Amino acid sequence: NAMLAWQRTAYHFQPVKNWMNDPDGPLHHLGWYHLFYQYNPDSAVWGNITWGHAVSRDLIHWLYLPLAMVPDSWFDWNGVWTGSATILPNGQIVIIYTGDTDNYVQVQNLAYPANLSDPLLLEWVKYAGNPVLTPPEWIALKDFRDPTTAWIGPDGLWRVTVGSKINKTGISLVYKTSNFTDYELVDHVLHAVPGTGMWECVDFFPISTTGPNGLDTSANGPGIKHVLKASLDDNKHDYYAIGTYDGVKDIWTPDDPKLDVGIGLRVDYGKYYASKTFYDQDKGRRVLWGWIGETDTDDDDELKGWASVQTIPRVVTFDNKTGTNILQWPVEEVKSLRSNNTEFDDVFLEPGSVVDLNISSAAQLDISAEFEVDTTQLNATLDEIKNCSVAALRGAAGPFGLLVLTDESLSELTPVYFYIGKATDGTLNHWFCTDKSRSTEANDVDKQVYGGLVPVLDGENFTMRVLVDHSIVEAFGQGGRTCITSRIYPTRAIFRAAKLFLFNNATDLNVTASVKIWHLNSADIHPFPL
Ligand code: DQQ
Repeated sequence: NAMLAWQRTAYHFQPVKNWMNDPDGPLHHLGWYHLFYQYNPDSAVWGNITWGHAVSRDLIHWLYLPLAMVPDSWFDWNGVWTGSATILPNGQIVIIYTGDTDNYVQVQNLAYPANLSDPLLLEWVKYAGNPVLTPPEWIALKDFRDPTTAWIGPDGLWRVTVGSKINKTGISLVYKTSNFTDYELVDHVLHAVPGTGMWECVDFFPISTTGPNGLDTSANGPGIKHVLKASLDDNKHDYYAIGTYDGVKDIWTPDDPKLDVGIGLRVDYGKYYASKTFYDQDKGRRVLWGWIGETDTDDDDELKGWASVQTIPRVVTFDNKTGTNILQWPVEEVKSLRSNNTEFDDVFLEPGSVVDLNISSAAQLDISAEFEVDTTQLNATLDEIKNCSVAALRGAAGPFGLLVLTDESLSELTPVYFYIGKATDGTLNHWFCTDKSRSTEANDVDKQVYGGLVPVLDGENFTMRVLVDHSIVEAFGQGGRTCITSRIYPTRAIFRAAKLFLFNNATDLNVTASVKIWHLNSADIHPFPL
């Protein structure tokens, strides 16, 4: 199958072969970043889930290590599922993960490194008293999974939260513990949102409202808000909300109930799921990982022998300009891959124009683009838009942006763009979109248009950063206020044939674009020579 050969990425993390899904237990220890991940060692579709393991000095170059944990006990016989790591004040590392038992019951298990002084943390010990948590009697046996990193509350006890549901209400249960082996269930949930269904991979972390520094998971107090994220099993999207955590009552409250978890903001509007952050104590930042799944068929995945990619890790901060969203930005280490740089200043894009930027081998790029529009032109003719539509559909004030992974003849192209429209109430709103409808000549892959609203404040130009890596496009709108990750299956826009264009498909808007483009070298990702 011709479409399968060139989809491997050059600088994103993916195993050599077989199936991968959620990132697990990310942490930094003795100079190394550790990434664990849901991994099927036997085939390119989900099953036999183990914890794959890789280490890196810089979150970009990776060494694969032997599997960290495999299903070898009754309490995880049907899978070593998702979990998180906690680094205790004395340096001890604990992992709590979900085991799918021999009876298909979801339980939480404890594991720890056999030898803390091993920087590679090669060997993991499962606690003999596992499981440490079984589902409370009022929770279904298969609705109890994905424990978070633990944090310390004002009473000095640790807390862990575990996602679940009651009927159609998504919930997050809180447990308290002093030793990670014995737990007490708090008599109310951390948070619940009706209609959102099962919450998978809950993530819960503090965020500073006063500066860009990351916070250790136990931080709370003035100048700190808390982000609660859930991955909705019902629609396979990651949603977050910003709010306040009361550590005495163990209750989190969203700042804006209309933007609550699962009904408001998405972490990413593309193909993205099961994300998880960790506090990088080495660089004082909070780093987010996310799983990019496939949209082709299982048969195609088996043919090509692998499935899934992880995003480039992103630093998460609070957007104190809007006050309503987080910002996500690729870790600075990705810049170490940048090679030759091309710059375009003030390229005038009249309505209906497409401009070839003459970049060859545009399959590995880091692009930074800024679009200036004359907003005085925006008047009552603006279209009312409720969703991103295909880039071919012309409106008064959009779409305009980039065409990435595009071949010479424009037979395959992936537009990443802004669109200015009117909201139902007549106010202006701004959309950030990625259109996959013409990304590939292959069939049997998803061809949706992805996108979401993006805040653009008075006086700001429209800006985007886009990472292109053969079959992955990660797009960051307005400094990372809205992010869209796409898995693309090009057949023509590949290797040296991949090109990059600017476009303005608005009918009534002049746009001036400035673009910086870097080629990115491939990362070294290979087995550790043990
Ligand atoms: N993946 C794991 C579960 C989790 C799901 C199993 C989310 O623990 O709920 O592979 O993708």
